[in-house]
Amino acid sequence: KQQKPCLLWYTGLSGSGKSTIANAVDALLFQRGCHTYLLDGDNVRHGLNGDLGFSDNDRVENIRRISEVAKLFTDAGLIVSTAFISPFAADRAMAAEKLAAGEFIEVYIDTPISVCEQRDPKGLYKKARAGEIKDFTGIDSAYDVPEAPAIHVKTAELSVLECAQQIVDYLLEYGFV
Ligand code: GGZ
Repeated sequence: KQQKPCLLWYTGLSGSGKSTIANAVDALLFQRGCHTYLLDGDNVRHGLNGDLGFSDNDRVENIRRISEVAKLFTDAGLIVSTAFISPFAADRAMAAEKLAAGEFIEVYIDTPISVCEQRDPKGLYKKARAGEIKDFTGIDSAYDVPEAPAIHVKTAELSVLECAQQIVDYLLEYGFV
């Protein structure tokens, strides 16, 4: 199966749907016979980055290591996805610079914080509002909204499958799959 390697760099708030949509995209790509790999909190924050927390410095280092690993997987020919908040525009830009031109695809999972907070699947917003978690993105830690994402996904208006299809359509349009 012909595919061009690339890195789908998902960014968005906690609870915005990054991992859910990235998993749905990978399922669609698998159906097409593509080789993919998804890096997310489950397989990175507990292992490779188990020493890092959520201070600004730790987030910068989190994203730096993730971008290096993502580059390795991309070099191996995979369609790679990273699903992390990646709140700082400067770090996303640094990740983009590590990839060959055109390989880095910024995917903004745009979900209003009010919606994320309503979903609150892990009760983290509630804890952050109560002051039990400090430095929580969108509450007392910054999130730089992407200025020109390659793909802008508005989750409040679409189903998970529609969001995933929007991303696959982009990959088709640009000849990655
Ligand atoms: C933001 C936090 C925090 C703080 C724990 N701020 O919804 P989740 O649970 O599953 O996703 C969030 C995840 C964020 O980790 P990332 O590696 O994506 O962040 S970053 O890119 O900024 O380095 C949330 C949980 O970890 N979590 N504390 N203070 N999210």
